[in-house]
Amino acid sequence: MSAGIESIVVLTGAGISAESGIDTFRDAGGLWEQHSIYDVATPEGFARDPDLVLRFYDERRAGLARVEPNAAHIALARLEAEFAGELLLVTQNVDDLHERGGSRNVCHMHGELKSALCTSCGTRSRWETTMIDRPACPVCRAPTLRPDVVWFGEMPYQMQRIEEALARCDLFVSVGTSGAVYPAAGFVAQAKAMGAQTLELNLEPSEGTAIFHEARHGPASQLVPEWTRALLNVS
Ligand code: BV8
Repeated sequence: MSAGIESIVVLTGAGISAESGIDTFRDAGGLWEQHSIYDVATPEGFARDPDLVLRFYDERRAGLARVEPNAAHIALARLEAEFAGELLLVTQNVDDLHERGGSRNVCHMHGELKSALCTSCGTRSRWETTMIDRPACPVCRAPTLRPDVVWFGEMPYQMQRIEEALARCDLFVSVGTSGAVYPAAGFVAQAKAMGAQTLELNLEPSEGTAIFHEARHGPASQLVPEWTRALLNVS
């Protein structure tokens, strides 16, 4: 799987952060069991009940202080540091565990808990605290900040950069995602159509598992370090 690999795209989902203690979305007891997607992760839900949505994200942002990156995040940071070719790490996650695990170039296609978007002036600001209290935008001072995350029906970020990397890569690896949400769930088919090898590392078969050339099932904290060690030792 490793010989001649010069360009890699890695896509991560909530499953890579599960062993750090962050709830996934669709596993038993996950985030979407506690809330309806439509109430907390759509623009319509935000318009209908902004306090519910701001509290949902305030709680998740505060929760970051109680968790640590795990061996999978750390292994991907080592891959970034030591792999001689191109690597694009795309995450669907809005947590900061890839960065805290040492990754320096993370593409947050669904935004970040620690970023605020002002709906008046469009400024994005790093944000560590709460929004329920309607704090002022650091630039225009309007009390109109929202979580800088991509809700259902909104366009994911950096799609052109991602599409270009998928067209170029020799290897596409998906870690800890159910393959339930598009356009991320379509990346494996796009990479494969352009000739990439495709590998799924997930606790259980995802919705798209049959598309992958190879699928390994187990916890990310074991599968990801095993994969990166093999890739780095060989290439
Ligand atoms: C858009 C951010 C277009 C906020 C999220 C085509 C077909 C069908 C539907 C659509 C389509 N195109 C668009 C849609 C609509 C929609 C969609 O896909 N709906 C689904 C429900 C069918 N998509 C969108 O709306 C997207 N926007 O396409 O815009 C557009 C075009 C023009 C103009 C405007 C717009 C935007 C989608 C982004 C939504 N935001 N999150 C937040 O985080 O609160 S989605 C949310 O769910 C996550 O961010 C994540 O991306 C997504 C998927 O979750 P996963 O990460 O996969 O987590 P999940 O719990 O599902 O699975 C965890 C996995 O880990 C499991 O497989 C489990 O087995 C595994 N696991 C567990 N423990 C471990 C483990 N693996 C390893 N180790 C472990 N220890």
